[in-house]
Amino acid sequence: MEPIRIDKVNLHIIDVTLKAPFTTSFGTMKSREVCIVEVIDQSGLSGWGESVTANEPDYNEETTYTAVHMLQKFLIPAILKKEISHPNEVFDMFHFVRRNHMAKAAIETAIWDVFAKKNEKPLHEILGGTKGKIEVGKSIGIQPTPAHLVDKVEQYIYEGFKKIKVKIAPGSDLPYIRAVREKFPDVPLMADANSAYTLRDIEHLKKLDEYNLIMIEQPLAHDDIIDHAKLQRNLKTPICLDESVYSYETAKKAIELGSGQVVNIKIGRVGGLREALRIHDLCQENNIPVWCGGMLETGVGRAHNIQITTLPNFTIPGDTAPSQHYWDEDIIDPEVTMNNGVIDIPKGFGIGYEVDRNKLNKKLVHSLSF
Ligand code: OSB
Ligand code: MG
Repeated sequence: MEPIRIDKVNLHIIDVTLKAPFTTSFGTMKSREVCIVEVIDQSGLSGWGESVTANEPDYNEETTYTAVHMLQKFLIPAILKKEISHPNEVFDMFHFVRRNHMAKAAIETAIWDVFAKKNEKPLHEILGGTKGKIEVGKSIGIQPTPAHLVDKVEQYIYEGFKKIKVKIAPGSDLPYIRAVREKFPDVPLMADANSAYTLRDIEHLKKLDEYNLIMIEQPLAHDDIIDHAKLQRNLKTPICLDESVYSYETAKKAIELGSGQVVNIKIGRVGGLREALRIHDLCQENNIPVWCGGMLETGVGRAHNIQITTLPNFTIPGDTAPSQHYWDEDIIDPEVTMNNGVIDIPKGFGIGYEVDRNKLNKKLVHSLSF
């Protein structure tokens, strides 16, 4: 395959407003400032990546402006004008920077895109994807009342979503899950706590076992794998790890400890596609199913999520809902659409969707070029 050299990088910092606020146990998000990374190779082709950070450091320690800082000060200089024979190399080129995984992934994913385009292949082919279609689930933020939640779930089941994920927190958990289960006894249902509980809540969390959830995501601390193992020994419901699996090494240790039975893979959280692929393979070898989480991405991040979900161990529907569920207008063309809970994988080169520069520029806050 043809090597690439990144001759130019543009950071497009945009401000996008969600159609509806999204509430989790750590806060409510109404809009996101997003850093869209454009890398331009030796032949003038553009590759695109998204920093999946938010404005607040509440999911993990990063924000969009910490990512911009890390990109301009360290990450862009580390790859600019260097020959890259395969995007697998980029993660190691960033080895001298600790963590800052979302900043790393923003540019690493852009390099995968331009590499695939240069080699005239869809990104999923380069990644080793095997599926032509993927199934999609819907992640629902905390609602004012259980009745509001039941209405939403009804709507999303009607639209065809293959999995329903409900955000929970202390005070907004059992009555919500119970209400959904009573009305929809068979829907594939899960809960995501975003680190809102501790081991002191073990008896309370055990009550969730009644509701036949396919999993409970990240009930305990964002950086914990030990307490999760203790909790899993006391729960029938499988635990899925999100926040605390931020690398291949943490995935390996979590599997060894029995901290969970499912892994949510987010490309940004783990530092890019290469690390995400390694975690995918590790989980597959250990019979741990994975699914692709979301960070309320614009079309650019969403396109990468769709591409990686074509890998064989992504056996559970992901949080990659269509563009229209998040934005009045996305920045890609075509927007991501879904047919009865299924997204057809685009056949175009790279991420398979074009960035619409007019739409991008309408949302632009500022841009930087290197
Ligand atoms: O924990 O999966 C999460 C959104 C923001 C931060 C964390 C999470 C989420 C979601 C939304 O669940 C998934 C999506 O629709 O993008
Ligand atoms: Mg989560």
